[in-house]
Amino acid sequence: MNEAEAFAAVRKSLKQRRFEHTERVTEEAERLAEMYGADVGKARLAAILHDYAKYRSPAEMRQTVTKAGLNRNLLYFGDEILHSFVGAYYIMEELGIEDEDILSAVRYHTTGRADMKKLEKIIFLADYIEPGRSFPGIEEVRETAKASLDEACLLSLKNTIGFLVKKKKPVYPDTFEAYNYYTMNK
Ligand code: DGI
Ligand code: FE
Ligand code: FE
Repeated sequence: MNEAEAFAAVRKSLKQRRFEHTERVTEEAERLAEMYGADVGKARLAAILHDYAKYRSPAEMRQTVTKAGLNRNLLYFGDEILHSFVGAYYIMEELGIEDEDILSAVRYHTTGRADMKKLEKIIFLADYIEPGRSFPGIEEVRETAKASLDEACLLSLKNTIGFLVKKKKPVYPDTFEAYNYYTMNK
């Protein structure tokens, strides 16, 4: 699947606002890939596809977790985390993506995980710092991303966990494990 085909697929499945977010994530992922010596083509393709499943219904995504044999724990942490895990499955099944680097970058783009591969970190961060985002503390993450992918991932994990805790939302174990990994391996 080339970029034009990937863009066509997400244009159909995303709302305009989310499509524009996707375009910005793609630019940001390209920038980070160039800066940190990752495969720019893979970074762009993973970014284009990262939110492919964003508008599938929670009911359908829950069924997919069971059908595809994904971790059943996914069902208990709120619907927001489903689109990344089932998204990786859908781009494989529906779009024929087989590249494991791209699949895992999509799979972990919301939660992160311990010891991420370079492309996973790039998509995780690009999604967080694309220029359309405005969370508290984001400027610090943007600045840090110029110096260290690991440090920037750590800051973004810290912010996300803080946000979830404040709202008394459950934190998926991968997110905690990612935070622990990057704070213990500095
Ligand atoms: O899909 P996007 O909006 O571009 O961004 P995303 O895939 O990072 O999703 C962000 C949402 O996911 C936001 O509402 C916070 C939520 N989230 C991130 N990590 C966790 C989480 N929700 C839970 N319950 N647990 C997590 O670990
Ligand atoms: Fe997402
Ligand atoms: Fe996104």
